Amino acid sequence: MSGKTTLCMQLAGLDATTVHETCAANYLCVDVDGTEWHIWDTPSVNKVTEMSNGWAGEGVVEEASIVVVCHDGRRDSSPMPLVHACGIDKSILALTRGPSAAADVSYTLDYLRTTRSDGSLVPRAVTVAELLIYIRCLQRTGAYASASSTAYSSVL
Ligand SMILES: Nc1nc2c(ncn2[C@@H]2O[C@H](COP(=O)(O)OP(=O)(O)O)[C@@H](O)[C@H]2O)c(=O)[nH]1
Ligand SMILES: [Mg+2]
Repeated sequence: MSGKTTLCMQLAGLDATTVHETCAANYLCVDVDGTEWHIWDTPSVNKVTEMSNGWAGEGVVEEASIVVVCHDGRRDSSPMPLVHACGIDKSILALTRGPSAAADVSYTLDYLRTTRSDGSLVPRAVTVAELLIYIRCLQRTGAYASASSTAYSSVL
């Protein structure tokens, strides 16, 4: 319930007022300035161990060039183990409850200890506009864009 489906709909420019529970990995394709974005919405995963235990998003996360890990600010669940499991270099954190999630500092130590291969911190987006900027930055750096200039994203 961290807002993954809502965020995927927003990224695809669709109406996100009514969303249903996600039971499988769902796919959306949108054209962004002439580039196809393949957006996969996955069911929830709370613990890293669940990811390799029949979870429907496993293959999607492996294939994705960018993974958006959603965090709704619940103090009892750090998003960082998921970031590690998905790949630090290709992950972006989305704080899906805006300022309330951004105010959660319970995982700060783990966050500051988690650096990407270029030494920078994992990008954290509070708004969809901010998230789009980070997605574009990751695409532009080239390392994670596929050869066909197609962006595959997965939202956890
Ligand atoms: N307040 C608030 N509610 C949200 C936000 N994103 C999603 N929701 C609500 O949280 C519920 C679960 O959202 P959903 O996108 O299905 O979460 P998912 O289970 O992670 O896919 C829905 O009732 C949404 O309307 C948000 O950014 N802020
Ligand atoms: Mg969902």
